[in-house]
Amino acid sequence: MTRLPLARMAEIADEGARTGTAIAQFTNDHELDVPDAYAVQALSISRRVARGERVVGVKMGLTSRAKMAQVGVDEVIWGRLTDGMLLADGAPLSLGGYVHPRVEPEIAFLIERPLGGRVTAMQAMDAVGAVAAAAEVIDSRYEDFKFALPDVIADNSSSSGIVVGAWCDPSTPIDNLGIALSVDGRNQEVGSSAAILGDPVRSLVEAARMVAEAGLQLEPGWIVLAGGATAAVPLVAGSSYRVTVESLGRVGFTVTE
Ligand code: 0L1
Ligand code: MG
Repeated sequence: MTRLPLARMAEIADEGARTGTAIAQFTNDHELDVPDAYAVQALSISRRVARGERVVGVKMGLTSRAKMAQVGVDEVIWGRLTDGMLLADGAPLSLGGYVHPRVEPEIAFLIERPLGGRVTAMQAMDAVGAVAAAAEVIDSRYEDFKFALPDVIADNSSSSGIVVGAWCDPSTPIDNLGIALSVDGRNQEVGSSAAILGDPVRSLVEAARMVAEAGLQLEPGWIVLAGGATAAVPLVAGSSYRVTVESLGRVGFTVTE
């Protein structure tokens, strides 16, 4: 095992994401623990910001049993979202620029008041201005989709694309909503928002706690993705993907090539 400067790891992770090129798993050859992995993530996002992107929120990852089992990691993680990741609802999505993209159904929160630190579910919801159905396109940049916990954190928790549906009243109950992810009109994954830590609001509580550990808070106007409610599905050229969340509506896209 060798030590690689964190800034060099950030450059490698950022270049993999920017060019859609697979990278080697850091932990195969280099020492990397979880705190350093979050430092790599922050440095890698700084590179995006230096190129003109803006941080628009955070995503929570591995917040359901299905997701943890799918990737063999059993800890909740988070990543940063930038405006460069925002995709319009219904817009075509090109596979160029991705390594091995997948999509998963999510619930999104729109933050209205600053939120950070240890908060209750009620305090967390008081900071929310709206909720929405969302689809997250995740794209681990690691070869063969293989990674350990520090690797995936350094790779910004596989953040790649976000499609958010129409914003709904934050008083809409979201603790146990039926969720479906369909491909070309056929349901491929079905589940409940309860799969997200028992209630997506718990994911928002975790987001407030975890970003505070990094010296941040959830800012007004930010989007928080609560985490996949089902396993993620690989994107295939020519197929259409749609997320339907009971009470919140639908969101989707078609993969062009
Ligand atoms: O749940 C998540 O959004 C985290 C994704 C990280 C692992 C993966 O790439 O599947
Ligand atoms: Mg996700």
